[in-house]
Amino acid sequence: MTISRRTFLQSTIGGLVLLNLPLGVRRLSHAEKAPALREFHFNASVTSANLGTGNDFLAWTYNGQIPGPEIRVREGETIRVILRNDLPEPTTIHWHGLPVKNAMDGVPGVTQKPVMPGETFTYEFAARPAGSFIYHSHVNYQLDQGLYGPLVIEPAHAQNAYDIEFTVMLEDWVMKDGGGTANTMRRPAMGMMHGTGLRRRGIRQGPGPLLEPIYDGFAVNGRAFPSIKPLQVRKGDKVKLRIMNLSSATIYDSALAGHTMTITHADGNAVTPVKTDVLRIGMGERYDVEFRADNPGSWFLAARETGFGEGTLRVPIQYRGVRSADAILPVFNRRMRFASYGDLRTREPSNTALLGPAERVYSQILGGGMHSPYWTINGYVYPDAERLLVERGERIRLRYSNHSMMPHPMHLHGHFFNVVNTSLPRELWILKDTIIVNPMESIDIEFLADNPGNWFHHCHNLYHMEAGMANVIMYAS
Ligand SMILES: [Cu+2]
Repeated sequence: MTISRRTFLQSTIGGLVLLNLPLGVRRLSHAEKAPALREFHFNASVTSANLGTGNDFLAWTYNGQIPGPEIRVREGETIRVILRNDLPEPTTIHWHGLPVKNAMDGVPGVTQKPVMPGETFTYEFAARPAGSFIYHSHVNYQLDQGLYGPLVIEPAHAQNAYDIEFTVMLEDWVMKDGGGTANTMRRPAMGMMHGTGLRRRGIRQGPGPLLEPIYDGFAVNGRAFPSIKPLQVRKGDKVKLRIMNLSSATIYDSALAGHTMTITHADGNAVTPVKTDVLRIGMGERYDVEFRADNPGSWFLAARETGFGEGTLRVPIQYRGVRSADAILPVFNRRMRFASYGDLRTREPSNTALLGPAERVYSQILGGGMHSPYWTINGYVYPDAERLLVERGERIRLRYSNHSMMPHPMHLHGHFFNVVNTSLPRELWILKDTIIVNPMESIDIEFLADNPGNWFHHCHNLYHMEAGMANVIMYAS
């Protein structure tokens, strides 16, 4: 999954010299015409797969591959995906981060009927805005079984001058005993409710939600080290990495040996460039980072579960012309620079940020774990959850407080939100669609209710979401 901008420019518009032309000239190469329709066929099925190491296991895939095919289009084009379901279960696809029309959002029971085995469903939506996005099934535990992939929207007009880019998807897998969720345990729902503060009226009968599996395969783009192909760079290249966390239940700290990463985009949205040694990335988050290839050799981009170990997930970065040698791992230590949300500011002060303070505030207390198999928002277990009413045009604040001992990457469908940062003027607040709320931490977000419909809002730890940590934003008008 690599695109060389050099090759792209040479083959389409005649060479790098164009980069130096004034804006008006570039516009000529995009003459006014109807937006191009880009059609993709996705066949969801159960497929034998492996990560290049270890045993084969049964994965659930789009077109037989993990991850699914990369969708790469230009801003303003129309994306059409014709999904055929050859799985033994219903399925859907969610276009994570993209503010699509509600009916295209892919949440069963909220925005559409699930696509039954043997059926097809056509998704169609505008590719807007430019940025790094992802797609995945929103049914049951299918995301953890392999139904996900990258979605990249390139700017309509060339912006960032970088020489080469790579899409880097971070994935957690269970390879033992059939893979996916096959070896996880169901937690009993009965007899564990006492004293957990649950406000649910009835006690759910039958099996409880699944426990998080113990992952034994950490992969990048479907390949585990040592079978992953090195990312090849040339000395002097400006390299862009689109780092996307498609894991179901793993938050990573990632670091790059021998180089300094500069964060340029968070969840697809441009930020004022910030240098960092460690990039923390939660499930559903995407960061674009750049680095200058000015230190020839073999190096690792490595990621480890927050707080643990040496980097279970490794991608070699190899300079062309350098004799292959053992790549060098980054050494995680306390002195490393660590860019947090508070260090980021938007590079494109957005209209939504200029609209003044929130008109409606919803407190969202994140709870669960410990003595309960359920994870909750304000004590409720989805689908018996609160409905958060909003009016079109209102600015809404969600005030998260995490009262549990686990971090929760909270994701809002259909809207970008501003991350409230009281030390910055509001026009500099970053735009995101997923944010990690750490244990015992409080953090506020604000969004403009500008995309009518019923929108899912949930923790992007798949096992927390399936155990209740979700609710629905509903437009009253
Ligand atoms: Cu969670």
